[in-house]
Amino acid sequence: MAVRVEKYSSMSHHNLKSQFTKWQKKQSGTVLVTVLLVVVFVAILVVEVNTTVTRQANLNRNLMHRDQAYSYLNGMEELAKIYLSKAFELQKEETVHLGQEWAQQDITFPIDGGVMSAKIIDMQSCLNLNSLSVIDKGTKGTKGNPSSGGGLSPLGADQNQVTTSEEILTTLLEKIIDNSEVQPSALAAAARDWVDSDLTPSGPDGVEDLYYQGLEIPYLTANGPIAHVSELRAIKSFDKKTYERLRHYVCVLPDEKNNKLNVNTIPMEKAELLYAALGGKINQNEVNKLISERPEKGYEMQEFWDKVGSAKTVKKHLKQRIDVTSSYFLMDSKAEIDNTKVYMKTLFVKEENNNFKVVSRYFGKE
Ligand SMILES: [Ca+2]
Repeated sequence: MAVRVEKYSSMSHHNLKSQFTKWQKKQSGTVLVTVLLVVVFVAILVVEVNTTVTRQANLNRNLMHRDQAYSYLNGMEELAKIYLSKAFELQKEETVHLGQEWAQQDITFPIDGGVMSAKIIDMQSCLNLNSLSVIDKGTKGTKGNPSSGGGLSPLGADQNQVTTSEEILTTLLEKIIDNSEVQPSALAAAARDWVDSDLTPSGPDGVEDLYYQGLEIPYLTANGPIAHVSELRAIKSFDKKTYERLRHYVCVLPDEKNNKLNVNTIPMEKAELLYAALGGKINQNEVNKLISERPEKGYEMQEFWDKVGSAKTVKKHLKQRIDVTSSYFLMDSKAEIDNTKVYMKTLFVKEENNNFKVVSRYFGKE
């Protein structure tokens, strides 16, 4: 009995042992999987931490470069002020022309880890959109608004009188936009209504709040000065194509009364603007000649009109818009450090004592 028991117990012991070994093997398998999982988790964690640290370091570096670039551009602004003052001080001239020192293209400076460049543009070589609202005496004519019987609007302002800038913009659009579905005069009227302070549509093509409020996403007109040329895109019928074609000919100045165009700084690429400013009566080739044959030191006013020719009658209200001098200048600058690029546009106004004051500052490429 004892032997049997012993045999049984020895067999049972053998079984237990083999079961234990199997269990042990299973256990070590689980441990291995666990260890591998931990290793994988740790590896992921390390990669994640590494990515975060790298990203943070890049971010910090970019922020540092951006701040550095801003500082450089602010310095450039100061330099431009001196540069502009000196340019006019030395010339001792009233005329502003492209032969002067300020008009150099792309002034470049090497900076720590990068490069900085700037160019100065005369802001009276473009049509000030904010002047669209100004009604001058003796403008082209009326539009005939059926709603107000062609007379004065209820607000008292003559909404049916085409403003001089509106007239120039219309002629310009006629010249530069091909096969537009919208009449250039309607585009100009919509733009004028956007900036003028009243809510009475100017003529049958005028567009005020009522139209914009009826849109799927309603909004209101600015009814005041435009801050950036891109605001044109919010105005009725100014689609991307029209905007892209027009934007280089126009600009925005804080003073709507500053509406003169300098014949000495309008570049050949914008010759159509001079054509429009002269009322569209002078052949484009002749207008181009006025630009290409510009004297080295620019035209004097009388000299310009002599060149235009006495037979070519330009209406008085348009003539008043033509000038040979300027007060607004824009510094278009860029600082590039490593991969960080900062763009800045600074608008300067020329003051009486030949000092230049910063009027506005804008960060952005366009
Ligand atoms: Ca308005």
